[in-house]
Parts: sequence; structure tokens; C-alpha cells
Amino acid sequence: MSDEVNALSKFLSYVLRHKPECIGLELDREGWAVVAELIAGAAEKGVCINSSKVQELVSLSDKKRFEISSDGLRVRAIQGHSTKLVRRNYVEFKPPLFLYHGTATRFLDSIRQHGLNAGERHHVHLTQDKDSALEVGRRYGKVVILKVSSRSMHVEGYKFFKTENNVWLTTCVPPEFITEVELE
Ligand code: HQG
Repeated sequence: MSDEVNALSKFLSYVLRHKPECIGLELDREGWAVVAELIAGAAEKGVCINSSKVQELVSLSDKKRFEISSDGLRVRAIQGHSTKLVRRNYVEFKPPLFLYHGTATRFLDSIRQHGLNAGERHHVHLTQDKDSALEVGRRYGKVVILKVSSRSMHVEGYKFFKTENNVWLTTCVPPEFITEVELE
């Protein structure tokens, strides 16, 4: 991915997940922004982007972070929001027996004590595959993979959601449902 695409992709994540107001952008509860308003707001901040560039960023996103509406007029981030404007209505699913979460060893003491919480985001992000958990955890330092007993949580009444790009979401994971995975 070129530096330009990388920078624009970060910009798109920032305005569609966290701070739409920084370019005067409105998002609806499902996270949708009007592409024309995104382009106009970005231009005012000196970020030059057009609709084909938006399409390109959406299709180049390795994790399929973004989505374009079927009429091509709106764009949204699929998950990872912290802005209060968005409250997506994700589809609830029965989770597999276990899901994984990659994090950094420096967070372990706190996680052992308090469990996993969503922090600034709306949900804790979990994955079915250990390799993506590894990649996510590495962003913050020495990586550790946590195994979450998601089915037991579900039996106890915790809700799980699966996004269009196969990320599993839940609001928190109490410590008793977490074990650490030994890495070879
Ligand atoms: C940690 C990326 C201390 C948590 C990825 C994580 C993901 C705690 C960090 C998505 C804690 C939050 C989300 C506790 C949780 N004490 N630390 N009690 N509970 N943490 O970035 O899951 O590339 O908000 O383990 O692929 O790392 O942006 O969450 O390390 O799907 O599309 O606090 O972001 O996607 O960090 O990543 P984040 P995350 P994108």
C-alpha cells in the first residue's frame, strides 16, 4: 500500500469512527456518511479526496474496514467506532466455543483484574483466528493472545455480534472467561 493510500485510509478511519466533527461531517446511527459531504469536509481541511479515491480506499482495505452503500452515495466504517453519534445495530450471533483477542503483555495485570473492556470504542473486538489476534496485539508491544470462553459467556446471557467483515464484538469480557494462550 502506498504512503498516500495509507495516510488517507487512516484519515477515513479517524473521521468515520472517531471524530467526524473535525471535518463537520454528520454520521447516522448506522455510521453512514454522505460521500459528497465527506469530500467537501475533507477539502476544507486541505485533504484532497474524490469519490473514486474513496471507492479505492474501501476496496483496498485489507480488513474490509469500510463499506459503500448499494447506491454508491454513502460510506461507513463497519466497526471500531468511538463517536457517540453511532450506535450500530449489529446482528446477534451465537459465538463459537472460543474466540481470541490479541493484546500486549503490559496490559495483562489490568486485564486479569478487570477483564477486557471496550475502552474508547463501543465494543471489545474478538476474532476467530489466532493469526489476526497476533497482528492486532503486536500494535501495542510484546504480544499475548487471550482465549475467551465465548460460548460459556453466551450461555450466561452475554450478547455477541458478528460484523460484515467477520469481527466478533461484545461489550466486555469478565476475567473468569479469559485464559492466556502459550505462544511457541
Ligand atoms: C486493551 C483494529 C488494560 C486491549 C483491530 C487493547 C481490531 C485493556 C487495548 C480493532 C483492558 C484497546 C480493535 C483492561 C482491554 N486493562 N488494557 N482492562 N481491556 N485492554 O485499539 O482490540 O486496524 O481500542 O487488549 O484489528 O486492540 O483499526 O482495541 O490492546 O479489530 O481496523 O486495550 O482495531 O482494527 O485497544 O483493536 P483498541 P483492539 P483496525
